[in-house]
Amino acid sequence: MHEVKDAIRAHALEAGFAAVGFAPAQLDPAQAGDLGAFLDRGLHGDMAWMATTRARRADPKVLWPDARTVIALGANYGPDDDPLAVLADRGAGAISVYARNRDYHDVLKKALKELAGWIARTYACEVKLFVDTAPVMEKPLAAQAGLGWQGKHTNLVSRRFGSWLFLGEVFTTLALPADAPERDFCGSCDRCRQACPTGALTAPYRIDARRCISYLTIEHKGHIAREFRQAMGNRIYGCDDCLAVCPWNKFAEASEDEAYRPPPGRGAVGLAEFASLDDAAFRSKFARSPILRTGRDRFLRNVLVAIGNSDDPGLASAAMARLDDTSALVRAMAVWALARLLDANAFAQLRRSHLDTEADAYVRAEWRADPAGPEIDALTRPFEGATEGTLEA
Ligand code: B12
Ligand code: SF4
Ligand code: SF4
Repeated sequence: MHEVKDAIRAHALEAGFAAVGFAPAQLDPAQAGDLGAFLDRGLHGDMAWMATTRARRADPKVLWPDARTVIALGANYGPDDDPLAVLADRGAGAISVYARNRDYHDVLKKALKELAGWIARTYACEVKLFVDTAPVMEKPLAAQAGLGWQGKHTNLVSRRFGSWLFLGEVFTTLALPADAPERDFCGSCDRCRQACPTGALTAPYRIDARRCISYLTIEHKGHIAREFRQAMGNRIYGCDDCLAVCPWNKFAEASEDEAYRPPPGRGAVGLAEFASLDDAAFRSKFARSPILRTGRDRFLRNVLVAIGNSDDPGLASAAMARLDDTSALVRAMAVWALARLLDANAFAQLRRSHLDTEADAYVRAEWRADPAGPEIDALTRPFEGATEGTLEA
C-alpha cells in the first residue's frame, strides 16, 4: 500500500498541493469533547452552523460511514512580504493575506476534484472532497496526518510552511496506512497569544471566536460591539496577527501560486475608496475574492470602523457620505467614526440634523452614545437582520 500512497502523494504535489498526509477517518474522542465544550460555552457566537452540524463535525464516520482514510492536503499561501506592515498605514484597510486575491475555496476545490477523480479512477474506490465549508475538523485531521501541529493560536503550524497552509481533504473508502502525527513544537513560546489585539486566545490552544477579529469582520452579521472597535485598528477583513508572529514562519516559503499573490494594491486599499462602494461596485471589485461572501454592508461596516480609528479628519467626509446609507450596520459605524473624527460641536450639529429622521434604534443609540463610553444595553441587542451563517453554504 505504500506505493499507492507514494503515487497519490506525487499526484497531489503535481496538482499544486504543498503538503500531503494520510490519517484514518476517525478523530480522537478528546477532539469531540473539546468541540462540545467550545460549542456549549457559546464560543462560536452566531456561527450557528457549527452547532447544528456538531455530530458530523466531531466524527468523520458520522459524516460518511464508509470513509476509511483521510488524505489531508495543504496549499501554501505564504506571503512574500511582512503581512503586518499595512497595520501602520491607518489610511488603508488591512485585508488578511488569505483574502488578497482569489477565493481559496474555488482554487482548492478545483485541485481537489482533479486529485480525487484520479484516485477514484485509478484505485476503483469512492471519494469525497472537502475544503473549509463542510462539517469536518480539518486542523485535527491534518495534524493527525502529520502536516503540522495545532499551535497555541489553534491553527495548524507546519515546520516547513509556518502558518500559511490552507487545508483540504479527500476522504476515501481506500484503506491506507497512516502517517505519523506531527508533535507540538510550540514549547514555551506564547507570541501568538501576546499578539492578539482582542484577547481572543483566552488560554493556550483555546479560542473565543466571538472576540476574534477574523470572526468580527467576516462571520459576524451584527453590529460590532464597542469593546472591539478600537482594537480592530484598520483590519477590515480577517486578521493575521497571531499567524504572522509565529517564529516557525522563518522557514516558510512565499507561495508561487498566482491565485494567492495580491494584485497591486489589494493588500492595502484606501479606506475612502472602499467606503464609497455601492453593491454593484462591491460585487464587481470582489468578484473572485472571498470578500464577496461577506457582502457589501458588512464590509463597509468594517471599513467605517477603520475610518474611525484612522485619526484622519480628512476621512470624515467619506463617513458622512454613509450617514444615509440603506444599511443600519453601515450608518451605525459611520456615526461612530464621525464621533471620533469630528470635534464635539461639529458632531452635535450633525446629530441635530440626523437623529430625528433616523428610524433604527441601534443607530439612534449610536448618535446618543459617548464615543469613548462603555457598551450600552441598546447597543448589545442582536442585529435584527441577522440570518444563518454563510461559511457552510
Ligand atoms: C470556525 C472557523 C473559524 C472561526 C473560529 C476559529 C477557530 N479556531 O475555531 C473564525 C471565524 C474565528 C476563524 C478565523 C480564522 N480562520 Co478559520 N476556520 C473555521 C473552520 C470552519 C472550523 C474550525 C473549528 O472546527 N473550530 C472549532 C474549534 C473548537 O476547533 P479547533 O480550532 O480545531 O480547536 C481545537 C483545540 O484548539 C480546542 N479548542 C479550541 N478552542 C477551545 C475552547 C475551549 C473552551 C475548549 C475546551 C477547547 C478549545 O478544541 C479543538 C479540538 O481539539 C475551519 C475549517 C474547518 N472545517 O475545519 C477554518 C480554518 C480553521 N480557518 C482557517 C484560517 C486560515 C483562518 C484565519 C487565519 C483567517 C484570517 N486570516 O482571518 C483565522 C485564524 C483565527 C484563529 N486564531 O483561529 C484555516 C486554517 C488553516 C491552518 N493552517 O490551520 C481553516 C482550516 C480553513 C481552511 N480550510 O484552510 N475560523
Ligand atoms: S486572528 Fe487576530 S483576533 Fe483572531 S485570534 Fe488571531 S490575533 Fe487574535
Ligand atoms: S507563535 Fe509560538 S505559541 Fe504560537 S503557534 Fe507559533 S510557536 Fe506556537
